[in-house]
Amino acid sequence: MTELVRLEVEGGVGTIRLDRPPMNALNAEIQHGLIAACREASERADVAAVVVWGGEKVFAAGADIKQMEAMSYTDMVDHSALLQDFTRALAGIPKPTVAAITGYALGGGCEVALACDWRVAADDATLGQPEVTLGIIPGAGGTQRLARLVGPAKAKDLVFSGRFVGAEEALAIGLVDRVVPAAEVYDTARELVARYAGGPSYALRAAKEAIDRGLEVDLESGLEIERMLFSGLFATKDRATGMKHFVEKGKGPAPFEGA
Ligand code: DAK
Repeated sequence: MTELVRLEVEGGVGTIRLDRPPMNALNAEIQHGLIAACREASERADVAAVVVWGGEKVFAAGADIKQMEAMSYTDMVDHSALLQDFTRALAGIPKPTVAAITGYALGGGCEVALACDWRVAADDATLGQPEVTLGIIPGAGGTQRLARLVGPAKAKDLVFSGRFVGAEEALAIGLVDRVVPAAEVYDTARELVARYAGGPSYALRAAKEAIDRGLEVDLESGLEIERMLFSGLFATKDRATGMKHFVEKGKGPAPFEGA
């Protein structure tokens, strides 16, 4: 893993820390680092949930424009899959994830946040998809995940205009889920997902997969995805533990083992 992205694990929560001052601009090295960190967070049994954090000043001001400026069409054809892969890897973590947003979350930075399950923003945070101002469009899921999250009209407003959105507006349109003072962003985000440590990890994984995959398909197909994932949980120890605990002792929490 690169020094620009670290996975720090404490108390069952993995923090993926982006660390490329001053703006955490997402160059190729940080994109590779993010993919590696997501893979490690996905695989490690001691990581129950993930916070993505860019530090106290900034989340990420987007793809590295200085690096992109020099790229040709064929460079981008070769490279564009990687650009999408870092948000795909994040969205694919089979555990609860949250972006802790301070300062700017713009372009690819906003797309990183969109690939998490939730977003906690500082009251002075700024979000947006300003790619059109550079003559391009969002390329790491922004046109897709943003529209799914806030609806097509609001997504078109943000993507067509490239305008910046403050935390309050972001909350009002559903782009972020919580707004807190900047100093409390990381702890609030951590608290939001720390509750899943010691939880029924395979049930959580199935729930995330059912919701995310179900949103991509028609209702009947989604219900079938749900049915299969539901049935599969009867092969887990936690399913037996959870039901036995309820029958013998009443409402949980049951002593889940993540198995
Ligand atoms: N890339 C490179 N450098 C950046 C940067 C960026 N995105 N953002 C800021 N910087 C650099 C500035 O150039 C400046 O560097 P020096 O001049 O000190 O060397 C330093 O960070 C501080 O920035 P400012 O001096 O501009 O600071 P301000 O406080 O005045 O303004 C700002 C902060 C964040 C509002 C401003 O820097 C800004 O507007 N930044 C650019 C934001 C932006 O347009 N982001 C979107 C980038 S495009 C794809 C997938 C994804 C993408 C593309 C393709 N495919 C799958 C094909 C993603 C594209 C993008 O994200």
